[in-house]
Amino acid sequence: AIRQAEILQQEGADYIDIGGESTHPGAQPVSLQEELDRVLPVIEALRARILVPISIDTRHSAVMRAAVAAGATFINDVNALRGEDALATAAALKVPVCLMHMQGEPRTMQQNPQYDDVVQDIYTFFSERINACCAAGIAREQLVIDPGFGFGKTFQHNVQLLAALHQLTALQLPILVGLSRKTWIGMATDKPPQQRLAGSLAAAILEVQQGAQILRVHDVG
Ligand code: 8Y4
Repeated sequence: AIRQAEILQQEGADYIDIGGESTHPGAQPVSLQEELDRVLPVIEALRARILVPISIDTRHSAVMRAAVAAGATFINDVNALRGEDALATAAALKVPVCLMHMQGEPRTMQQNPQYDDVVQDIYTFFSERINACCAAGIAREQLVIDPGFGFGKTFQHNVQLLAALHQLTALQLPILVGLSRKTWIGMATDKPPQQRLAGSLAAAILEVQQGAQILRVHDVG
């Protein structure tokens, strides 16, 4: 993990996202202690070795606290601070937070995702989460939003979202997107993960043209 972070920094990454819990649909759950044991040594080692800021990818308030104490300066929460104590923790830590949209929970989210209108539903979700954050004492200036490609979305939902991302700019917050090598890019291009760079780039260009400002990617260079 440390070597990979050094490579990403050299390639020009502006942030390195460190996570200890897989959100893949079939993934084995890990305990809080296991998640901490996976991320803390990496963050501690990186703080001394790299200059790029570190983002902590977690849904758990205890991991947010420990990671920020160890040197992380950004929270990436695929659960948009809906976890126990997460709002209060982010407010107390005063670091920027990425609120990602996910329908359902990782284990079952791909079973039967349903929306009236995927983009409108995500817009409404963010309106509600932004209000909850502000009510909890998190400054609006601290927030980034992310529609969560692949999280509780069918291939069609992902494509609809890809084409209409610009609608989320009305929320007037920076938009982050994670598209890199995802399953639905593989479905569109009929390619295995290692051969999805072209599809990932094509999708990223569409999103940047529609107002996305931050890209979460594997192929930083
Ligand atoms: C290969 C390996 C291909 C892993 C795909 C993947 C996002 C995210 C993830 C995202 C934000 C992933 C933690 C899924 N995706 N956080 N996290 N936005 N904010 N799968 O889209 O990268 S994990």
